[in-house]
Amino acid sequence: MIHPMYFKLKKAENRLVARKNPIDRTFYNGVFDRHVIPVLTAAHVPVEWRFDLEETTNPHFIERLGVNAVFNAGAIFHDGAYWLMARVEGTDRKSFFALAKSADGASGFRFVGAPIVWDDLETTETNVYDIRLVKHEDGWIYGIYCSERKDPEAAPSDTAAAIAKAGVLRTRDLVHFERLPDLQTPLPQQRNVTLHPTFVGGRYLLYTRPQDGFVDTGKGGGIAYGFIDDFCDPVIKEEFLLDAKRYHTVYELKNGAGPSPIKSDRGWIHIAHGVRTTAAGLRYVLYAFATALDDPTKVIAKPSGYLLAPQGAERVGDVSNVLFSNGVIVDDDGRVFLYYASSDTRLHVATTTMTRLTDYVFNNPPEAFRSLDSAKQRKALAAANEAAKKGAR
Ligand code: M1P
Repeated sequence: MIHPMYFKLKKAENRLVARKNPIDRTFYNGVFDRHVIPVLTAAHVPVEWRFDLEETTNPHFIERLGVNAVFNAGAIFHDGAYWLMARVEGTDRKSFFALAKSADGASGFRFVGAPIVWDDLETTETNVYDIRLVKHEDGWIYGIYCSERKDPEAAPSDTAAAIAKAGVLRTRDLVHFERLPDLQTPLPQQRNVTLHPTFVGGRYLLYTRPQDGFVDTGKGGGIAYGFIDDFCDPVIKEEFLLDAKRYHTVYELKNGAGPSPIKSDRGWIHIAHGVRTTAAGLRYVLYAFATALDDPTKVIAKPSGYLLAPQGAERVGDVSNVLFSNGVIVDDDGRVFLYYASSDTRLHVATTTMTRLTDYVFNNPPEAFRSLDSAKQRKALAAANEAAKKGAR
């Protein structure tokens, strides 16, 4: 017999999934529209993935496998639907990947299938998270994620030291996933790796984030790139800096690639995260830059400051003051759906068009790097506006 509580909880889950997700009219920056409700939360995880429904074995209808949070999702437009491959974190702190699907990209995301598993190739892998999905021109959909394990060199008393590497999955149908070997890179730690969607000089181009510590990037200078020939033997011999971290910017402490770059008519647009230290801890924001269409290893435009930062309720969560994105979809109509998580707790969507996003990336002023120069930028803008107002009279 199915426990009667199941029907109550399932009804609540269905109500949650059915909610409309209008644009939040209290926010305006001319680029992205934020939407009112998160697209995925812990409460979206199906009752069937959390409870034993059978009344005889679960008479008190106790949640057997709880969920702590749903955040940092990869995204892809596939078979006419908007798909998210979300990081679902159990109450046991382990994350796993699960697919959720929507017909319009902003609302109605429902988890489908089952939690994703694969043949265990890397048996020391302890935790998995932050997958980037990309449809490569070679015909495969790749999922590149952070694969974390205990540091084998750690002192016995140090139970927290970890090594992060880039794990790789590939699929053609979002149903069968093949695990490929971990990416090998010169520095021991690697997070926030993503793949360029096309071959560059006949090779696979990967954006990396070299780091010599698990949290601190140390001598890893920022977002980098490197090439591999074969995903079955993925070795990056040399990494080159693409977008450096820099003093007194929103990416002063570290930065990391977000989703794979998206193609505009003027360049490849990248949405990345930048991290700075504050007295209250780290602050993660999203920023953008573009690389050249004919050479995606060359940055050609970069507006100053951040594009989106945590606001209101987004500021609070398991790791507060964080916006993070590893998923974006551009649909056939040129609409852009940016999936971003707030404070490592829930997932939201912000929408725009390629036209607006391209205007932002190529026409907003670049970093001035010094207060006085920044004030001069603003003074020139204000003066031009005064002249424009006079001209309009
Ligand atoms: O807690 C904030 C983010 O921290 C990490 O990102 P980074 O490697 O750039 O510091 C990741 O663990 C990410 O999942 C998390 O959201």
